Amino acid sequence: MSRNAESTAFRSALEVIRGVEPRVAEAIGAELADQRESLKLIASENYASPATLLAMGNWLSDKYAEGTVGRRFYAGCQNVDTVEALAAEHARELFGAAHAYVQPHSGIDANLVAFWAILADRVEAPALKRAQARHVNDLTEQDWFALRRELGDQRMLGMSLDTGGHLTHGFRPNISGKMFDQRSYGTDPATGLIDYDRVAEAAREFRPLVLVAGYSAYPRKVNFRIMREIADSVGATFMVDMAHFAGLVAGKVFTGDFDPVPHAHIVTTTTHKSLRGPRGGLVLCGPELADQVDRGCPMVLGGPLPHVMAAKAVALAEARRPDFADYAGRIVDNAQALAEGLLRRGATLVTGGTDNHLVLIDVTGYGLTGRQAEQALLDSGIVTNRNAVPQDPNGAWYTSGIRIGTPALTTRGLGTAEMDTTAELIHTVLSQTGAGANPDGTASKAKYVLDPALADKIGRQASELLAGFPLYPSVDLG
Ligand code: DSN
Repeated sequence: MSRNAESTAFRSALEVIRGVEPRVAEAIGAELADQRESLKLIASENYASPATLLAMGNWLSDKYAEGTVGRRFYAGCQNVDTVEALAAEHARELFGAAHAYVQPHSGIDANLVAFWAILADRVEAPALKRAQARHVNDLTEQDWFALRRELGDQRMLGMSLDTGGHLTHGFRPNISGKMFDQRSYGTDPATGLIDYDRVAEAAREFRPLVLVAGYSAYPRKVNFRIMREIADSVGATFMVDMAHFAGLVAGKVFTGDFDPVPHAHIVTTTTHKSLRGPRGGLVLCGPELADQVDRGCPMVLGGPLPHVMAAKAVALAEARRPDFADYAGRIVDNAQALAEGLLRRGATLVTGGTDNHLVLIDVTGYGLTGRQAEQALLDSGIVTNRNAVPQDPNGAWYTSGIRIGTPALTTRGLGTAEMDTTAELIHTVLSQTGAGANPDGTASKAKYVLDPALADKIGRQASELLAGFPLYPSVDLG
């Protein structure tokens, strides 16, 4: 692929958009500039390839295609069939799964498809069978009431939010918490690690229909063989949400007991995190759940996004190449180098380190809340996000942690030496930031004190670090 072709493609696209709404073209160009300039350490973000991005901007977006490949509710879906079948084939081959459903628009959609498939498979529920024939928006109050009566007692056991679990694994403010009676397993307070004996005990006591594994802020591997044994011991369906670490599974960094696909009944993921694809989701399962999963539309989803399925096919094809395994390995090497650099400088890390793509810093050691630390780092050109730590004294809004991850910087080409410099920049900002006070003199959980000159200096150092690793070097917008 010539560099000129990519530049020409993006330049031309912007020129066309500029002719209609220049402010949109400007925002798109500004986003590239922002991404090029910031030290992006958000663990769930990445940079999709030019081919993946370009696969989304075209006529496939114009097509309705409810249904599945070869069985659509609209005519003329042959090209959508092609891209959906390709994306599913690449997903099956990449992950070694019997079945792949690539229509979910996001991670929550993928999880909802999985939950409804499990319920339909496991629960004798006439109202559910009736509801599955329609789109969720078409259900009446009475339908929901009947469903609630039939399904209200079904139980889900998932990882607690403060120990790294995800909102969609049964937490109250999310629809999953309304569909299921949920209980959580946490981590050992002394080590921060999952204690499988405790998970087994919780499963024996609670007897869930669904056992969920997967996380958005747990910096360690999960042993899916043991989790499956626990699920089997209580007759639960075992579901894994691998959204954060799908790239590490694809790149064969997580194998054997740590690869969820051979162990789980059903696996969900997003495609845009460590997997480095377009923003979207997918579901993998064995033949026994395949029919129910394919009913994701109309139960949960409306029309699929054919342009995004095209981009999924491109990104999954990229992930099947040998260089993706090298990339995935470097993600973990970089996370470990970052963790070691921080530990050497005196930071406190949840679990004491990492064996995946993310690191969780407990910033109470710096006398800060997560909110204060996040903003001070942002002022210094370092983009992270605040995150709860186990048993967080500052709650889910202010938090006591900063989550950092390496998928994006690894895509950019930074290596372990640059991770040590990154650790130095982060540690300097956090150790030089003070907690602020409210006007009445009481301690604030949001205000902070950071010398703007120091923030500028760190920002310049971050830019110098990035200058050696240009982002989208093949794309010159002129
Ligand atoms: N928002 C994603 C994350 O940052 O982990 C998960 O949904």
